[in-house]
Amino acid sequence: MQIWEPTYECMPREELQQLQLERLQATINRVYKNVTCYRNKFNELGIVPEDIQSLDDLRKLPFTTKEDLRLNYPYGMFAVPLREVVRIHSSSGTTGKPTVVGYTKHDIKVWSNLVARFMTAAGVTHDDVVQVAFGYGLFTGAFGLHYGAETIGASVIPMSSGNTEKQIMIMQDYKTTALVSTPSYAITIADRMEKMGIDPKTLSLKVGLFGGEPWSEAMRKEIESRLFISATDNYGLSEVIGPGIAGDCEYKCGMHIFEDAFIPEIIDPDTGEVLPPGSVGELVLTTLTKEAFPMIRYRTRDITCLDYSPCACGRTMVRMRKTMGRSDDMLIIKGVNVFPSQIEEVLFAIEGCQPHYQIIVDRKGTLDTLEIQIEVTENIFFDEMKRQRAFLEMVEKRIDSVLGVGATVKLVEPNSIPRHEGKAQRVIDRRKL
Ligand code: DLL
Repeated sequence: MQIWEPTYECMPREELQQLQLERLQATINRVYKNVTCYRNKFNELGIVPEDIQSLDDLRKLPFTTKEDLRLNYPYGMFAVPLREVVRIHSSSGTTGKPTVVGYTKHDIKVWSNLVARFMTAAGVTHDDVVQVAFGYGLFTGAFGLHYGAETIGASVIPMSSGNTEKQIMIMQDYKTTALVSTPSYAITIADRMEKMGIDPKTLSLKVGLFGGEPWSEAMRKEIESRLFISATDNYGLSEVIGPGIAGDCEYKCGMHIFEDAFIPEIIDPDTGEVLPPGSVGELVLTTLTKEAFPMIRYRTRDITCLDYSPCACGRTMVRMRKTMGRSDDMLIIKGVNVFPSQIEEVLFAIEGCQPHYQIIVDRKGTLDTLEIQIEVTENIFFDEMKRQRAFLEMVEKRIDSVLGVGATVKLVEPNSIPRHEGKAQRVIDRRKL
């Protein structure tokens, strides 16, 4: 089956905007009627659904934040009775109560189709054997990709995460052609293959569908050159649907957002002001097709920018640039804003640095300190002092010039930094302890 919906994906913008407006109005009507939180927030601002007459009117509506979801935990934001909900997932938040999200039967169908669309854009077909190496459970990643791949008609291996040697054995024996995981787990798999003496060229892998965490272009190159695959990015978050919001096409020049199902906006995270096209800021998403858990202007906290220029693939849907990370992951060190992804970009471009690093932020007296621990190749780690010193200074200099803030770099032994099976935890901020 060909899951490629040119009717939507290649729609002229005017028609798309008309479709968005109709779907937006229907969504606003439903949430106003069925979700007390939205009704109260609209009433506070004196807004009624009839006030939404154009897409620009979206700006009149209040934002929805994670705090709203927490206050309405667990089912307060559902727009349908629980008996119509056939699936419940939850966000991967590590602090406080998780956020609970629900899907009707129709939502599951729409979700599967959206995932199938980005998998198709990445090159997956019904001939593929798709190994899902996300953890099955409350996390939306595994079930989302699983249902999407089945919708395409591919053969799905529901491996779940971890057990890396078994993952590799299955890849060899079942002739996996598409790997689904976080990008950091793909690196863990590549490392283990190397250790086991397995040449990735002897596998059948051709494409990777990676998402769930920020990763740099340098990391994409690293994965592609080590696993001999096309490494594609896909983006999503549980509160909005899970995976299936955006994904790379074969040109990998930004992830197409499925605008028939979501309206993206970019705002200044400090003032909430909507920024002009092309600006870098926080992504805000409104759902257009969800029944159980519609989201109006949800603040994702993810920092990116939107590109409306035409794409060679023919899709007219806007592209979002690889995110710099979440605004709450941004580190402020000695007053300078630093995203972990900027550090990754520098490290991966240096020969000898391995794709494993840890960022440790601390405070000595009143001064912030930034330490970056990097695994290096054995020949650098065991090199003579003078040459190792020169290498270290070169890394520190490059980091300083990109970040605008100095860091102490520590070279650590190969295999000493913890490996990741799901989302990578790269930052330890001791100032918060
Ligand atoms: O991570 C949904 C997902 C699963 C997307 C699998 C793609 C693949 P949450 O656990 O709620 O949902 O985490 C959502 O993860 O706000 C981003 O900060 C981050 N994230 C997800 N995909 C990407 C990506 C899933 N491709 C949070 N690039 C989001 C950068 C990503 N960050």
